[in-house]
This record gives sequence, C-alpha cells and structure tokens, in this order.
Amino acid sequence: MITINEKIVTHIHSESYLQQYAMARIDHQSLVFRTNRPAESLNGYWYFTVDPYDTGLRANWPQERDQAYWQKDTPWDYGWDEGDLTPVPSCWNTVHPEYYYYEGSAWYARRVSYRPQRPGERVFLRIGAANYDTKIFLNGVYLGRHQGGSTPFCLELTAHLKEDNLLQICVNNERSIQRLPGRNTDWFNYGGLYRDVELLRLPPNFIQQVAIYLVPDGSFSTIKAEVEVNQAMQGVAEEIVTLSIPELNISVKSPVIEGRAEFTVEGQPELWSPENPKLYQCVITYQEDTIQDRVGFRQIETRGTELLLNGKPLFLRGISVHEDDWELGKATTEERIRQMFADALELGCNYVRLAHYPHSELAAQIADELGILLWEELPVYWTVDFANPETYQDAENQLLELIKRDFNRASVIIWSIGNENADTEDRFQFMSNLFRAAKKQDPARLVAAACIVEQDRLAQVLDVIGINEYYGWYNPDYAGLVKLLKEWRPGKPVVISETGAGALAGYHGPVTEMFTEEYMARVYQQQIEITRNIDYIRGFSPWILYDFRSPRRQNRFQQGYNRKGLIAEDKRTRKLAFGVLQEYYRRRAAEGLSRSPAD
Ligand code: GCB
Repeated sequence: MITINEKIVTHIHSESYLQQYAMARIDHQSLVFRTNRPAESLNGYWYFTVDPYDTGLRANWPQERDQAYWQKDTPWDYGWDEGDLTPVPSCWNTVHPEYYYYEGSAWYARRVSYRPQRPGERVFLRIGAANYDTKIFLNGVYLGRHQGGSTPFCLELTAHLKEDNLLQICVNNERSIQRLPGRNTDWFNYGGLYRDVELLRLPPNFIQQVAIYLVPDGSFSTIKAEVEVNQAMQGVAEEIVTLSIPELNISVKSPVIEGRAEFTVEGQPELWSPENPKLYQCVITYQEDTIQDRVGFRQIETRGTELLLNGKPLFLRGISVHEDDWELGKATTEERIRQMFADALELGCNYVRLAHYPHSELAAQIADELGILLWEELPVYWTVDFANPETYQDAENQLLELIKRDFNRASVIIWSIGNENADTEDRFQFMSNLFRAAKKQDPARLVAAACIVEQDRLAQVLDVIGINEYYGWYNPDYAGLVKLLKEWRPGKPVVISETGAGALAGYHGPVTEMFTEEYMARVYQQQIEITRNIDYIRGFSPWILYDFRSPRRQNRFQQGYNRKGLIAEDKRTRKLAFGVLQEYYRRRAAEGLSRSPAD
C-alpha cells in the first residue's frame, strides 16, 4: 500500500509515471472474432471523472481503497463512484457541455459481477473503440493498454475476475504527432468509450479469428477459409475445425496445425454485387465453439486502368462520409448508419468512402446487406511522425485490427492506408510498409490511399490511386485540373476520392459568391464536366455527405462546422449540389455499370 507521502512526493511529481503503463500492450493478436457471438453488454451508466493532469495515472487511483467515504482515514482525490454518471457508449464532448473541447485523460468506472457459466470458461473484455489511448484496470490492477481511436480490442480477464469486480478504464484523447491522426485534423477530436463495451464468455479452446473469401483466381468458384484457434487445453478434444455453407452443400473438416486450420473448397456461389447482395450463412465449429457469419463472395481486381467487380468493369458512384453527428459526436447507432446509407442510395451511389478512420463495424455489416461498396481507411492523415517506429507499429496494428474485424465483409473492396501525406522519404517507407502489410493480411482486396498530387511516389505502389483535388474551391482555376487529367498516365484506376465546395444550407446568392449553395452547385457541375470523360477515372466520392464539426472552421458561415456537406448537419436539409450529383449518378447508372459515357 502506498503511503500518502510516497503518493505525493514520489508519484504525483514524477514525470516518468507513464513508464509503468508502457507494457502489456493490447493489439490485434488478442482480438477475438465477434460477429454474431453472444456477448454480455457493459453499456449503460459508468462513473466518469476527468483528469487533465493525469493524477490518476501518477498516483495510481485504481489502487485507492474501495471503501465508503465515511470510513476513510486518509484524504482522497478520486472516488470511483463519485464521478458523473455517464452513458457508455458516448463521447464526453457531447454528453457534458463543459467538456466540449476537453482533451486529456478521463476515468470510467463500474462494478461488474461475475459468475462462471461453465467449467474452464474464459472471459474477454471487448471494447468496440475508445479514443485514443486506453488503459484497463481490474480490481486495482493494471492489465493492459491499447492505442488507436477507432478499432476494437480485446483483453482476457479470466485470471483476475472475482465475484464482484471493479473495472476502471482511463481513456486519453490528446492529440500528438506520434498518434494517428496527428495533431492537426479537419474534424473534431471526440473522446471516450464511444462504441460498445462487452464481455465475451468463451470455452477454454475457442475460435480466435475467421477469414472466409472467394479466391481472386478468376474461376469465381474457389472458396477459402482460414481459421485461427486459441487453445488453453490441448489434447483433450479433437483438434478439428468444421466449415459448412449449407446453401452451397459445403461441409468440410480440417485439422488444426499450429493453431490454424485452412480450407480450400470448390463451390458455385451466386456472386455478391450491388445488384445482388447475396450472402451465405457460413458455420465454423471447433470443439465447443461455433461461429456463424453471413458472407458474400465476390472478386474485386484491377486490369490496366479498369476496376473489375466479378470480372465486369465498374464505376464507383460514391460519396465520402465522416462518422460525425451533432448530437452523438462519433458515437453512432444502427438507425443513423442506415439513414446514412439511405441518403447515399437516394443520391444514386453504389459506393461510400468511410473517411478518415475505421467507422463502426455495423457500417460494413449493413453495406453487405444493402449491396453498397466501401472504402475503409486508416487515420494516417496529413502529418504524423513517419520516422518513428512506434508510430508505424501503431498504424500497422490499427490496420490489422481493421482487416481482422471486417475481413468477411464483401462490401469492403478497398483498404485505404491514408490521406494526403506529403511525399517524403520517411512517409514513402512508412506507407509502402503499410501497403505490404495490408496485402499480406488480405490477398483479396485492393489497397489505395488518398493522395494530394499525382506525382506522389506512393501512386506507383498502390492498386488504386485516390486523388483529392479542390479545383473550384481552394484552387479557383479549373485549367490546372484539365491539364493534369489530360497529361496524366497513371496506368491504373484512379478515383477522385475528394472534391467539393462549402455552402451554408439555405444561404443563396450569386454563383460567384463563396458559401452560397449556388457556388457549391456550380463547382459540382464543373467537376463532373471535367472528370466524367477521363477513362482512367473509375470512381468519384466528393467531399462530403453531411456537414461535420471541425474546430478549425470558424468563419461566419462555418461556426465550427466544415460546410462541404451535400446535406446540412441536421442530416435532412439538402443543398442544391445534392441534386446536381444525383442527376449525374442517375445518368451514369442508366449507362450501365460498365463504361464511362465517353467509352
Ligand atoms: C481534404 C481533407 C479533408 C478535409 C477537406 C476540406 O483534402 O482530406 O479531411 O476536410 O479536404 O474540407 O478541406
């Protein structure tokens, strides 16, 4: 037990207090496959305490004796049940108006009672996402730390659980160039436990990960499954994994070798596509553990400058979206995600760019059902510490967590490894390594990034080049765009990953006046006119579906919002440009999936 003197002198004033939390990193290796598993929700009200000076980590608040205040005989600065009752999941910025701009550490605490349901049960805590650095303490003991603000992570609690437990979680959302994103973004830095928190109860041996996909070999009939198992007790039961896809009459077994089982089977699935988002029930069984997932089979590839879905040329009629809501911040709900896709469908989209970080896992599940293609992205945004190996490790870990989370989602066709980073040597190495890591983990998808200039060396590495260009807005002269597109020979498909202009919904005026809806609509018309006949442009995802919070946007029209949304932040009011893009997509869709109008 720490004495008061030790606490104040040694701990509170030590500047190396973070060292003790540097170990026990939680990463993609402990992530447990989640889809359709029964889980015990820990959502609900937690006690919440802000801690701007990190006193809790310095003085080890979780070790504070768990006693009523009238029983205490030494002063205390924190009581786990003395914080504000706060809902989880949520962002503290939108729940507590006084913490709107708060950046720093905050503590969440709640009681968890536990009774095992079967012998040998193993229990994992799963956090859907917490922004950004999360430290977990159970019954006063530090158990581990995760970095990354938008991917899920799991931590095994089994050995530390009692009947009555105190779970304390410290979440820190400070911006830093060692993190991803770095210090400077064009979106709001929400903080907190903002996706589901839950317990998974698993048998001693269980299925850790499952990846099922159509092998992109052009036959459209080779299905592969890779299963990773976690074995606490070997030699007790048969080390066999079974895969069955009843609708395809597939039922096969494979032995577990060094913790893995692999299947390569022939089948004739109806291919998944936006026109026919067919999903197959797949069942994987290993000893006492069973997983069911609904998986679509499709092949995405490039040929020269073409993008091919199931062997047929494809044009991506898209829109970019942020995970941002005026009421919920970055916490979202199934209803809101469905509304977002409904708005994208109304616009005529077959594709959505989920920018600039991994969105809720529900998005890809719903897109699978609806037949919407997705671009999912890592938050390697503008400037981060590209020379720092720890920053790279963090980026690669987030990439692997994202890929493992959404591997079985047919809707996801592109992993984007970043957005608008200047082409330096360190960045080139960093991004090339991420590209290789993505390809190694996932042989069946394309890897892209949103680049800012066409001479970017990274463009030579990527499968698909995203280009963000704002001719008509940051750059008033369209001549540069015309010249660039005419002279560029990318040799691979390009998507206009961003373009657009800002307008305050309801503000009308001459087409020459910035921030009017007319100006914005005109930029869309010009952009469409200039880009539509360029044969290597295989997709278009203007910036952006909804206006979103951005503290760096403070002019009279913006007032804390980036106003490039086709729809205002109320998610209802459409601006004129919505109709312009809708009309373009109507024409393109009528011309068929295949060719651009010029072909
Ligand atoms: C960009 C960025 C995006 C910004 C957008 C803008 O190029 O990728 O994050 O929000 O421009 O509105 O300036």
